[in-house]
Amino acid sequence: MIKKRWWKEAVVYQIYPRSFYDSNQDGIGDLKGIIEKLDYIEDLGIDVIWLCPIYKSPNADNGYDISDYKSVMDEFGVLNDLERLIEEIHKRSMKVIFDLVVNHTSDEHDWFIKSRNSLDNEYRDYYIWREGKDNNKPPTNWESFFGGSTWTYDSKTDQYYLHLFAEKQPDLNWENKEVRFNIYDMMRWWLDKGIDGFRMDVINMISKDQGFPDGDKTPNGDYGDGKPYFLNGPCLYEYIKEMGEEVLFNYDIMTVGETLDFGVENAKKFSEVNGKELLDMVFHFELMSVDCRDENKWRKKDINLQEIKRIYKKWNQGLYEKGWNAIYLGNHDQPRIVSRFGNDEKYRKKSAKMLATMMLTMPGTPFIYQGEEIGMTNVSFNDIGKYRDIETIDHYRIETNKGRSKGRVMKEIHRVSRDNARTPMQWNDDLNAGFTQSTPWINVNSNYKEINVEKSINDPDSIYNYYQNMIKIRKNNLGLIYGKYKPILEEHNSIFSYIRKFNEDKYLIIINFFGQNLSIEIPINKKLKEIDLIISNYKDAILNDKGLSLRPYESLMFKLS
Ligand code: TEU
Ligand code: CA
Repeated sequence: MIKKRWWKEAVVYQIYPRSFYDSNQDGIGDLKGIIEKLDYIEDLGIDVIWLCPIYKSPNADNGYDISDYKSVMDEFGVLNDLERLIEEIHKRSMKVIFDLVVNHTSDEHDWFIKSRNSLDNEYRDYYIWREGKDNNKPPTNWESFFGGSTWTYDSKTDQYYLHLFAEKQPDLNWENKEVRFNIYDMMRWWLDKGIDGFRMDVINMISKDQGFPDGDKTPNGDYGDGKPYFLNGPCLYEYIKEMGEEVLFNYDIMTVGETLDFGVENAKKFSEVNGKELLDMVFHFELMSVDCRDENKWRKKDINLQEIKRIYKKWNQGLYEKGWNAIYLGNHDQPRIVSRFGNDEKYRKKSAKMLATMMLTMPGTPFIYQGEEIGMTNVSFNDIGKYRDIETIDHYRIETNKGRSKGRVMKEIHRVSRDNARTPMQWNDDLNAGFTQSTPWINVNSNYKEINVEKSINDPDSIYNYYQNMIKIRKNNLGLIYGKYKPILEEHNSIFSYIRKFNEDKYLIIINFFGQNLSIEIPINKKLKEIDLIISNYKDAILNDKGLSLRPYESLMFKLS
């Protein structure tokens, strides 16, 4: 039996505050801006808002480098605005979860400022300091996620500190009990302010193999892969369980772990301990690498639907009754979903609706990233100077330094830069898409006159209206939430089809994932003409006795019983 829980029935909307809405005309989205737009989010049918980091930060990585966990980023407002935001969200019967970024802090966090000061101060052990190797080489050959070594030398104490991400994001030392309990205290502090849970940033990186071995050379050449030594490390379960006992078990909250290379078995193991909820669900990255080679996001590969089907089948069946899925196709780190998995030109509307159908009929809690609901697309700035993302800028510098052509590197950036998802929300066709009256911190996508909220709301055939409708349908049909997942037509290379079954209710979903016209037979006992078509992204369905004809990106959902 599946346990019913509020967070299983919820649809989540992810907000990237910097790019959502600017209320005070300084070019940067802020908390008051979010408050002004809450009715919009509520109207869409959203239950939970995930707020990307809003804490004090020098913004080396747009808030994922926190310098004070208990205060608000200057540009976003003050603590009082945040408290009001929480209140306004709750007033609308929605909930809010915060980003919990505790694998690392900013190098401007008080703890790190003190830690780096001397070898023997009381904060030294809050971070991971090691002697260099051989002739002043870093302690390990690990490559950071943003390129370069994971170690930076600090001359003050003649040691290196570890940072899996940017130099300005030193990793906390979770071996240190005081660090862990400081974090639990901070989590309780926010929960007591009424927030409803956490999205836990790179949470399966917090425990490192204390041997700090070198990794195998990466295809990239210069560095080694440290992942085997910092992903799912030796004490991870112990720490998360401790976090459960100290914090999570005492609140009725929702938790979602961001976990690279975690696997279904870990997702099950970490979901509960003795019936108490730990990590309710996780973001795995498997769908995020179906279009890249060698696990390298910059190298393109064509999408193979079979691979996508295998991933969903594995997770949907693997976690059935034993865990729960988080469903997402994009977020602030990924390209826009319609540009990546759909077609952002001729079939933008059709393919965006097709993807919405898929996301909202899958088992698991769906996460919609801001702008997805109006079909926002990738952006192609012509000049690297227009990009803001640290990963993108580092990639450009490293690759062009190697002598690669600027044009080729820019092409990679246009395809997968994180800034694709970070351009301002397109509200209307006014200056800067109505996001701000002044210069935005990052340029708006030039297609905002065509793609914007105002236009979408007024167009009954819009992607926005489709999302709204689809969310309603999901809520009114518990089978789409709790139903068992059964794939059909598994061998088909371009049709994605499955049945969701819950008690007496049975739904059939048929998705043409690509842009060709097709005819198919559907292996069910009933005639399609005799069953109810609940929703489709075309006005009608072309049915015959055995099956149907599908147009580009056509997606349909029938109720079988
Ligand atoms: O992302 C973790 C992560 O693995 C990403 O760095 C990912 O590899 C990359 O973005 C793909 O291009 C989280 C946050 O979501 C991200 O925004 C942060 O930069 C990162 O952690 C560090 O906190
Ligand atoms: Ca502002």
